[in-house]
Amino acid sequence: MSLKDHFELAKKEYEQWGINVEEVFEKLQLVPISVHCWQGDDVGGFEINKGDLSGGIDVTGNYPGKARTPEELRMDLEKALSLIPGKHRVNLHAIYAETNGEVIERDQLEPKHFEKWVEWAKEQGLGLDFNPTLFSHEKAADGLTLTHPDPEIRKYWIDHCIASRKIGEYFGKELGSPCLTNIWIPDGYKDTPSDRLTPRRRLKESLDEIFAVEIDEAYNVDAVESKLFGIGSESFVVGSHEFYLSYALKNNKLCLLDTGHYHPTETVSNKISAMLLFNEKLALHVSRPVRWDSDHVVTFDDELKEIALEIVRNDALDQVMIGLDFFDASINRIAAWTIGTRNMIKALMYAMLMPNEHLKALQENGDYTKRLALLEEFKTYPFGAIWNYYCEKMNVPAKELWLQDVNEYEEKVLSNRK
Ligand code: RNT
Ligand code: ZN
Repeated sequence: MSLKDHFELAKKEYEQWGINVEEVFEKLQLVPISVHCWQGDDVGGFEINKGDLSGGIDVTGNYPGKARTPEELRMDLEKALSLIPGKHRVNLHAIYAETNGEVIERDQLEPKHFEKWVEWAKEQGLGLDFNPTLFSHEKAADGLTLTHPDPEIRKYWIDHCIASRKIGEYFGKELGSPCLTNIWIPDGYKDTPSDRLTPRRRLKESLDEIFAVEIDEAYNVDAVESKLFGIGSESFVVGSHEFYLSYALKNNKLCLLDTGHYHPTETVSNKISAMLLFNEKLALHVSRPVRWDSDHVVTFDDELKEIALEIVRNDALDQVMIGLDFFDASINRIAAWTIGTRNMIKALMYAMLMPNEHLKALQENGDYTKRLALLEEFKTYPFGAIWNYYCEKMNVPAKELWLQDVNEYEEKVLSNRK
């Protein structure tokens, strides 16, 4: 039996519940996932005076073949994207600037340093998103940036963020799709602070200065990302969830939730509906924390499905900007991208194939027995057959066949990178 035959049988089962599978395909194709470039080179970037990775995040593993140049990184991204169904976006960091061998300070970065990325994005039909890089730098060596007590250091990072928003604006203009520019800072303290308010006040003031520069939201949309702790900021992080949730709400910015940045039993899936009632939009960094904010490759687990369900059943695909954030150097990096991104898309499809309206009605009517029964039964509906055929239709390898492409690429390309 062909994939299509399996699909036809599976489709009938979903149709019995009034689910239009063809419509799901149409809808799913249009959902862009922002694929983070930094999985391809272990958050290294291409600065001439490149420093070690800092900011309390870490990449472990030494799998051979990481991208060493922008050309290699783009080529690797192309390979991964060719194995992922749909048209997506690529998320860049300021350290991926191309400065022609010149040292350019981050506060001096300009759109021209990203021309090649834009040219490439145009060729590939991709949107671009952006992030200022407030780590891996001598001015961030003590773990403080926008909240630094030294006004000169603060100014440097404020100017970097302003420069980054202008780069975002350039992406949006050139590519005809607004760029999401996300600010994440590592600032915090290893040990118990004696004053939490002063650094938070400074962060608020720094952000106010950054956003005082008006940029048309048709080109650039700003987001702020919170965190709970990092390596070296175990006791206190200035930009906490409550801080940014309040800041975003009051200043009309997007609050970005990274799934690894909460307490171990706290879930992002449970926050989405609450935030949608008060925010027009929100953004995600879908990641996978294993015991801590470890940034493992996203798997098709319960929380991923629950996040997708919250987006789909609340009809919020246009309101939730989905981005990925993981970095694993212990496995083939193209495979990491492919697995994580396909899983995100798979979860959205899984959510779209649920009888969501019916399940909502059951809850409203107090029929919790049937709600539980159906939620459980749908877990073993022939979802795989629908997914496989979707891949085939979208001209990407179905099932585990993509692995062959990755293996070939590893042999031909990655293994030559010494
Ligand atoms: C760090 C944040 C941040 C980074 C990237 C590289 O904890 O999640 O988003 O992972 O900017
Ligand atoms: Zn993140």
